[in-house]
Amino acid sequence: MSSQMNEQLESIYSKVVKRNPGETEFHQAVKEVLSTLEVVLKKKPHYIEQKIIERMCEPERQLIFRVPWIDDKGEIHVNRGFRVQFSSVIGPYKGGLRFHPSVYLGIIKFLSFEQIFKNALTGLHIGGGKGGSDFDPKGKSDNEIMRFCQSFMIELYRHIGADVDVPAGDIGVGGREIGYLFGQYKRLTGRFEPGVLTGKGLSYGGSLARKEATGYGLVYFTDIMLKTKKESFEGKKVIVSGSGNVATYAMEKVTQLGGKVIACSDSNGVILDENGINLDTVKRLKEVERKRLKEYVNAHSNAKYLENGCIWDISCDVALPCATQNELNADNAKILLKNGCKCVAEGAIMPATPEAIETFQSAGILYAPGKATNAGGVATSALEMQQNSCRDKWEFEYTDSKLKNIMTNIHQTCYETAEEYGVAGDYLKGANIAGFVKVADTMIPLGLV
Ligand code: NDP
Ligand code: 2IT
Repeated sequence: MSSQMNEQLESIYSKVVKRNPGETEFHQAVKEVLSTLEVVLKKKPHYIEQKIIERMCEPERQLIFRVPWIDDKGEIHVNRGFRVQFSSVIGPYKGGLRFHPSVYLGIIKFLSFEQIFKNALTGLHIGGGKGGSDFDPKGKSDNEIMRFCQSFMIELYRHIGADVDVPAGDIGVGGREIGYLFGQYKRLTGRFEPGVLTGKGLSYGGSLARKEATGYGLVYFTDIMLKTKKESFEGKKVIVSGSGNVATYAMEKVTQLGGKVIACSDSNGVILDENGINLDTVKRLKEVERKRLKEYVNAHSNAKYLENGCIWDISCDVALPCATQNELNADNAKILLKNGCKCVAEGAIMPATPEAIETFQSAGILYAPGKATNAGGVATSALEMQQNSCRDKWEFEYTDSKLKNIMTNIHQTCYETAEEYGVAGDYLKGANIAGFVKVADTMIPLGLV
């Protein structure tokens, strides 16, 4: 990223690092936001006196708890659960739960911090929060997943609520897990309170289009961004990392818009299918059978499976990183550029390292950060909350059109904010500044919060 921090910002940042030792992903996320704020402080010096940035970098509340559970053989396991309730300035804490062995406080804190600005960009009344566990769902039976979710909720239930904190899915948490969590919440409280979780099944208060929303939203945003350069997805070669919820529905929307997705991945390898990735196969393998992606070649003999391959080595016009943080580094970025990639938009949270972002931006290609481009998921979660509040159920097309509108507005906000602050075309600064200013300007009238 081209901009550096001035002395004031440097000093705030070093206090954050000192206060949160070892939490490298959190440091990275804070640095990324703070690096874009110098121009804001020039325009709004009262933020300094009000200690807005210091307040925004300290979570309102951080919960860490024990999650004991018993596997199918009767052995006891102990995992660690987290919920970081970062900011409730513009609405109840809102953000997903991640179940992945790499989870520790630094990951949840970084995700929760990002969520504040992302949620602000949606224009809806949702604050920032995130949670999860170092539990590894891979290879676990349905019963093991259920027992883990039940144990997780035995602690979490007292901290959440439709107007307090509303968790949803993230890596390793999808419809199945939300179902078990909701069932346990209902037993513990004796209340059928659908607004307490989003990403629910359709039969108990879920919203049509929530499952598709993050991937679709990413592609709606990217399509608008391409149009600013008089381009579109039509005929473009696209690669999408990951093969989970976000990746699958990003691939679906790209295909609907005339693009050709030739590769996707999981943490073991890459599938390259020059005929275009077959989504029925991906959905069957990942959503129904819960198998590894390498099985794809059993159904498509023309496709190649590259064990431990790097998806960024594949030549493309558009790259959509949809797996996890720091999955795309500067070397990957250089190869993408060399192979002709003209547009990178993030479905995952913080997938490109700062050096990769710098590489894209100095080459002048289109680059948009996750807090703008993947906001469609949480925005549609807020639409689910709206439906729950009025006990309503909207049509798919209606919800999808609202999602499209929201993504159009986010694009416009980022684009115009970048222009306003003299960095036209810089979606990273546009997103960070717009999200930050919205929260900051709401904090002040609320008093010292
Ligand atoms: P899923 O669990 O459905 O899928 C995750 C995918 O990413 C899998 O293909 C997984 O492969 C891969 N992956 C995960 N961790 C790693 C890793 N350490 N290294 C390599 N590959 C990895 O998650 P989602 O699709 O929901 O989430 C993907 C990204 O999108 C995350 O960054 C998430 O925070 C973000 N996001 C999700 C939203 C949502 O609504 N779900 C909303 C906004 C952002 P494997 O199976 O091998 O682990
Ligand atoms: O990162 C995210 O925005 C999500 N994982 C979805 C959060 C939500 O509340 O739907």
